[in-house]
Amino acid sequence: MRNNKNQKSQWQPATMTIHGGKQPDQHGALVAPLYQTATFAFNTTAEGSARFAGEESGYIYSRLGNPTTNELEARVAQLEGFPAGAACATGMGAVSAAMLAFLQQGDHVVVADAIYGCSFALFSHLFKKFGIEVEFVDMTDAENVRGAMRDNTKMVFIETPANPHLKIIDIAAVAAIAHERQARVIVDNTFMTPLLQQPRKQGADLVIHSATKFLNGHGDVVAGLICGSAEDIEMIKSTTLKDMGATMSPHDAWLILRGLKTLDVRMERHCQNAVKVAEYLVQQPFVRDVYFPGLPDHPAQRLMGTQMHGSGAVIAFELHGDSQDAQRLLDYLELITIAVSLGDAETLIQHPASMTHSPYSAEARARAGISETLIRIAVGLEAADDIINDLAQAFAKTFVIDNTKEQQQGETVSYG
Ligand code: 4LM
Repeated sequence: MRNNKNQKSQWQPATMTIHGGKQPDQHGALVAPLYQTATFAFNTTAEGSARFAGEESGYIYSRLGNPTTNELEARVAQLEGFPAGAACATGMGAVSAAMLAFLQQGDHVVVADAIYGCSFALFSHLFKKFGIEVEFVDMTDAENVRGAMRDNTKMVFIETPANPHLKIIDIAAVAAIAHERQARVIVDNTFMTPLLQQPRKQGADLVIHSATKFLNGHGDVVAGLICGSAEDIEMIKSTTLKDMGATMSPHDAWLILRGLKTLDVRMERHCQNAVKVAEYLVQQPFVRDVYFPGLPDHPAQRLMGTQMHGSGAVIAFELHGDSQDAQRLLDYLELITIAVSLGDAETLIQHPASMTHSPYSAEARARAGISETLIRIAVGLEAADDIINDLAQAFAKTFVIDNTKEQQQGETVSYG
């Protein structure tokens, strides 16, 4: 058997996604075996007891650990530059397990104001119910975080680029402020992946992912991951994951291991396609604003090359018109699928105000700038021209056929 290859930290990310953290197999299997088992047999009662007591290493039960999920944890943690990882049933399972392991009644958390809708619901409803206070602030100005910090602030939660309209937060600036008060900084890195952003380098203590998205990349799994120090991950695994139980199934871990191998090539194509789609969208007369980190005037450019190493593939755009125009535009699409989620081979489009961000109250949505005419497109891996042509025909049907709209707009519109 050849040596374990997971020590080559000098490998580039493209190589790491294929070989990093790979465990040697007794039969020499090229691909990580799938240990599709709920439980593990003990040779003797003494062996079982010793494993439960932590006196002997070895597997016990798949909620507590499984070789396939452990391999995925090691591989994603390596990509993120952390010593350890924990696999979770969903991205929301990762957010809640990572935070609740370190929080208790009376604690205070500072959270970015625009985040995924269910994270918002978790913080604004469920946390409140358990006596954890949450303050939402616009972290695009790190000084707002300083203003929100209190003696009982235990965690600062960041999403950057943020869902849905790609607001950018300077992780290093926020982390410096949080660490002055010994608060843990947790970054949701779902939109970037570790190939485009490694928040640990900017001071994050924990990084979480909805692995449902780019990490898996094939739209057939819901899953989450947490990366952190060995102590923090042990704390999460032995409390919120073990006892609340939102752990990942070995089969899902196996599918994500398969997806990871192509992460680098997929991200390259995702980013290239997204740039083309964003460049098309900025030319459209009925598009008022395009939010995309790859555009030259996007605030992300200030952090390109330091915090971020690519644009990602999620674009949000604001239409002239009203929510019905937004709805009609989506309904006219033929290739692009109306669906929530992102990071799949298929280009997906959705209406945040009525879909992913419907858990926000109307006032909270308005405060976070999530309007009725905002549309989010998660650019997939199809030929960019086909994606653009589909948008073009849908724009034409939505706006040109409706002469009244055209007159209101007062311009001649050409869709190319
Ligand atoms: C969506 N997002 O936006 P699970 N963190 C971020 C996310 O975007 C999501 C989660 C966590 C969408 C799902 C419907 C930044 C999810 C939660 O769905 O629990 O794996 O991830 O379309």
